[in-house]
Amino acid sequence: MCFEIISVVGLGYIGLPTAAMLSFKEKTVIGVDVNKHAVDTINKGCIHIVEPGLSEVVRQVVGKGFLKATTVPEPADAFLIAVPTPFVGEFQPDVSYIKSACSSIAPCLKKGDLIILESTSPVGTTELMAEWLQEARPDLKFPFNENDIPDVHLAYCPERVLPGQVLRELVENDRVVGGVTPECSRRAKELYNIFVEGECVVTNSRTAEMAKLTENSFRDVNIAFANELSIICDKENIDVWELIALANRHPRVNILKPGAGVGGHCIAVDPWFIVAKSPDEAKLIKTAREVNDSKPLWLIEKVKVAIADCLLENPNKSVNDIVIGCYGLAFKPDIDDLRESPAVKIVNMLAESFAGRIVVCEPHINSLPDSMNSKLELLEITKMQPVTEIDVILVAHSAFSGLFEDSSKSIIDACGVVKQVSSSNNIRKIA
Ligand code: SAJ
Repeated sequence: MCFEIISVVGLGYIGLPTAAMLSFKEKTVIGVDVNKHAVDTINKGCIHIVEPGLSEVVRQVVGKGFLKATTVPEPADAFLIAVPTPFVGEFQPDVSYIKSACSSIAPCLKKGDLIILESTSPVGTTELMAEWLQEARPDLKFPFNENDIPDVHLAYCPERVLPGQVLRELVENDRVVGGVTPECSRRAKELYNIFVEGECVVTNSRTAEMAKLTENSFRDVNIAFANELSIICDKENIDVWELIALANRHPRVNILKPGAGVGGHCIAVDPWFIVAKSPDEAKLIKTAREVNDSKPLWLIEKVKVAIADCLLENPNKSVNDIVIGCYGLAFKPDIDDLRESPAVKIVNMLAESFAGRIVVCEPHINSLPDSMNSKLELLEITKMQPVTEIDVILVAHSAFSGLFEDSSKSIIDACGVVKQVSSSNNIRKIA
């Protein structure tokens, strides 16, 4: 059976591009979101998030009538759920948005429908969904194990697209398709085949849930290794970038890049979903999270040392005379997304503890968010160097490349922008 009407519940960074790709293939797509502003924006053919190429696709598909958004779910042949799964309290996963999505679509369900969960979720969430849905719709049969023959099919199929290249990766990446029964997998695969050119590899729902958490934990652990190396190298007076480049010449070594910490809403969150369920077993995964989360604090200490050195070298100066320049606020290079950014955390903490002036350069934004400390000043890239005493490079934006090569200032380079290497890794005095 082909899917004539597809509903995408949650129109955020994953749901909206997915809805756009399905409707680009001329499927009728009903996007559902509790955010009325998002719904109104999409219905005007515009977008409320930033993703290259997306606004053009949404303009087209809304214009042609293939995509419409609403706050209240409507009947469809397939429901794709892409709502947030944050953590609460002591890193416990919060699946309440998934539960709400199930409650909201339950009245619309009919025999033959397919439901796919895409949200990153703790292992067992798809089985929980079956319970919630069964309770809400006792007249329909939902699948609980692989031998069931349900009225409504259910699968877990995680997204794995990289922000900034979502449209391309949605089409090209392989997908993990975890149906509760083999028939659920077959139907889910049929849906993804509408727009996915990568391979759709079938497994069960629990393995698919764990696969998503594993992918992001793998990256987190590997970034933690790089961050730990950067701290060790700083102590040992070794340039970590040279070291990694040398080690990576080994045919079986591929070390990632150290940085200001791990940001975004996936890699810094998802490993906790494993730790929460297996606290005694997930030792390495937990330690990696702690290493990455502590990197901003370590960098702040480095800035404090640079301030103290600056005062020692210039006895006539007071702290108030020192101007710190912070380069980059986004959670990773060459994007404008500031959410869960270690750079934002560092700059805000510096603003709280340092009495002098702090100027900030983030070439991808026009103003600082209200949530940032009000003493911070956003400057254009060309206005930074003439006023700063200490430069702190937090994000390796392409725009910063070559900017510091002739500098004789104290530079704390968290992300390897400065290529000339002097004695120390993270505080580089380029004379
Ligand atoms: N980072 C480093 N060093 C590196 C690589 C990244 O410090 O060598 C930092 C970045 O600066 C950033 C953070 O890690 O602060 C995360 O960036 P990222 O590019 O690794 O990942 P995200 O969060 O943009 O997207 C990840 C991707 N997962 C993997 O690569 C395993 C993406 O494929 C997932 O779909 C996405 O999470 C998600 O939605 O889960």
